[in-house]
Amino acid sequence: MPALHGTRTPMAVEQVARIMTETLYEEDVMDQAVVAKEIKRSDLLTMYHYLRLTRALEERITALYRQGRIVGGVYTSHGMEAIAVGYATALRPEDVIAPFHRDMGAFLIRGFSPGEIIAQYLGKRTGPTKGKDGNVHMGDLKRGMIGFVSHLADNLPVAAGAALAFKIRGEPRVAFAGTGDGGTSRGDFHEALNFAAVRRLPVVFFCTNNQYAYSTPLRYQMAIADVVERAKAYAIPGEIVDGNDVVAVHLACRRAVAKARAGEGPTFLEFKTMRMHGHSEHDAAKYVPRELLDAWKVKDPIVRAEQLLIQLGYADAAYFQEVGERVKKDVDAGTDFAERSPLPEGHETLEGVFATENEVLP
Ligand SMILES: Cc1ncc(C[n+]2csc(CCOP(=O)(O)OP(=O)(O)O)c2C)c(N)n1
Repeated sequence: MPALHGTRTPMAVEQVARIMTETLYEEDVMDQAVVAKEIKRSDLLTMYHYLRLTRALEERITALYRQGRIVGGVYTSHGMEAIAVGYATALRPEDVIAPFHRDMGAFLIRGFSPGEIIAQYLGKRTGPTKGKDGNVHMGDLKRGMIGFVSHLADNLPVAAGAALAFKIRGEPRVAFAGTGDGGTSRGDFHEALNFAAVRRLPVVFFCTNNQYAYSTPLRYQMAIADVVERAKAYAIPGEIVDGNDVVAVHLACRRAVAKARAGEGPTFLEFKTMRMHGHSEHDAAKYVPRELLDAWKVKDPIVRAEQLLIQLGYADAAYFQEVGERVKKDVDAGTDFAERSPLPEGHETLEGVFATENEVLP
């Protein structure tokens, strides 16, 4: 009997091997000496903390979703946490981020507390949108986070606009924006890259290439093997980066940001990773071959960060456990705060909807 649409069919070993070669790249094991020289121990431990906090927070949000407590959908960065953590730690506070929907770590690094974020998901007044929107559709210009809206790739031209403002004002600031592999098929993506390249703007674009755009695999998204090829059309230098390695992400971002700040124009970074959950928590993702998920599971960014920290002699199992307990406490406290927070009143619906002069990018 033919397989029903949406059911998982077993894959032949050769088929998995082909997908892995197509979607992965030569494993680039980071030289420990290079890491130790380039990144301070305290910075590596900070990155590890945020990897764990992101995972714990999103797991809590997923649990709340399953209890029917969340307003709207839940799109997580599970297994992709290294990207937002790696890039947000490579920026200065005055730089701006126009995030995409799997960048929870960037919000945390920019000072959004777990309580505020859970309140956003519960539609409470204490969330960044004060209960007007749900999930990751949030931002705060004072913290350099441009509000994320649903429309894919719309954040890229906005980041290019911010970078143009920095250039005109003569400010040494950088804008950072990305989208998924699917998002790079949108016209806005191409317009943003072209404009930024022509004007040599201080902006870094990235793509979280997690192999799927909802149920569309990369091979049905584009006829090229690597998303980075798209940047070449605009004469933007690009780099393919192991998106599950927080150190590789961080160092690639540091290089790109330094170039942008020095007036050398935009860079495009393709972070190769895998979407380990469904598109959203309502999606069982039966269209993703189990073998592909299994192959990526061993590349989990938290496990890899732990291996590196052990190899460098910076941390041990007891430390990892301690961090786990600390982030759980933060997430528990955040959940309590969000649950105790009030829902907005009806009359608040129209407040803060339109931008005022107080809400322009500082
Ligand atoms: C312009 C636009 N089209 C469609 C959607 C609905 N949508 C939201 S996320 C998504 C998949 C995005 O895939 P990708 O860019 O690869 O990112 P991923 O979710 O895989 O991380 C779609 C189709 C949208 N938000 N905006």
